[in-house]
Amino acid sequence: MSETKDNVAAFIDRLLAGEVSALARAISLVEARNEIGGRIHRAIQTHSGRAQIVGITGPPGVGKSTLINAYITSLRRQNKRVAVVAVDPSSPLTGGSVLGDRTRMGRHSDDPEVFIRSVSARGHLGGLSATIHSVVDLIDCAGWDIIVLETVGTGQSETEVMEIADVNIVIIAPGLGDDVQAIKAGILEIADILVINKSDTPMAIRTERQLKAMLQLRHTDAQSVPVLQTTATEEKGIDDLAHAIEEKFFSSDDNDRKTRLLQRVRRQVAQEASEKIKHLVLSDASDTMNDLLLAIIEGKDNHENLLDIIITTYFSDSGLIGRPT
Ligand SMILES: Nc1nc2c(ncn2[C@@H]2O[C@H](COP(=O)(O)OP(=O)(O)OP(=O)(O)O)[C@@H](O)[C@H]2O)c(=O)[nH]1
Ligand SMILES: [Mg+2]
Repeated sequence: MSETKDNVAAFIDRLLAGEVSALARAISLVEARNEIGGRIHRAIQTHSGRAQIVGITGPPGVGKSTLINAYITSLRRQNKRVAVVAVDPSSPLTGGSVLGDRTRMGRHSDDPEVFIRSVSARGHLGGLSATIHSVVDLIDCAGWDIIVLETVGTGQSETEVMEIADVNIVIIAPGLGDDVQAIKAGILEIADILVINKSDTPMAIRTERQLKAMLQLRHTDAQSVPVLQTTATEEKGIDDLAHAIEEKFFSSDDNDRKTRLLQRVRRQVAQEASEKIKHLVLSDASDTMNDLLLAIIEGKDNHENLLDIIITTYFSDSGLIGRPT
């Protein structure tokens, strides 16, 4: 795309009209942190906030892609336009599981109302979640109803990606022990719905019982997190899951477009703020910073105080936002 204002404006029009090739190109620009990509993203932001974002996470091989494939089928029956963004943890050089995902979701590859895209988990200036936030906004403004985010949920950046979703589903397979260890601590807390996939294999019932017991320990209101069983390969339990997801949307205040958008932008800004502070701290080699860090090592100060000093030093002059009390 040439950089003239008219060209960019025409491109944005095509994007907002839902043209898939424009969407794919816009995502590539945003992924590459291209300056035009940033401009496009800023221009379309007022048009996003309509799509419902569903996070699906679980350890490798638990059946996420197979289940999403079946979920797409269920949503297409309701005539919903569905997009899937798979965060691919593997190396960008090998291409990783992208090919496998294409095959598993291949049934929908000819459907123009289904958009599937993999984003590598590696190499994102400004953080993976910042990229995914932008990608989600682009797909949203191009008119998709449901955006599914697939992650393996093993790294910190993927936990942050989960925070983008309005509703989070954590999938595990029967034989709880290993899976729960594979899931990063804290992920179960993020779950709005728990799914035991491969319920055609032994131990599914036992795993359900164990999970429910765990939930009871963690939540005051365990009833609020449904535990469902699915057999993704046979499309069993998928309609129930789709229904449970819809219930979550209806029962939450976030159902309102503006509230949801507000939440999403708040999370986006919070993540960008943490990235920014991280960058400032890592790149600050001044004597002042070194002295502050030394004070921690020597036990004269603590992290929390240092953080207060950092925030005051770096940000207090702007006077934009009231200081936390
Ligand atoms: N028996 C059984 N096998 C399943 C079920 N769902 C998925 N599988 C199989 O499990 C394997 C992994 O499925 P995927 O859908 O690729 O799992 P995934 O979680 O997306 O894997 P990654 O993307 O590599 O993390 C495949 O061989 C599927 O056919 C199920 O309900 N029952
Ligand atoms: Mg997969």
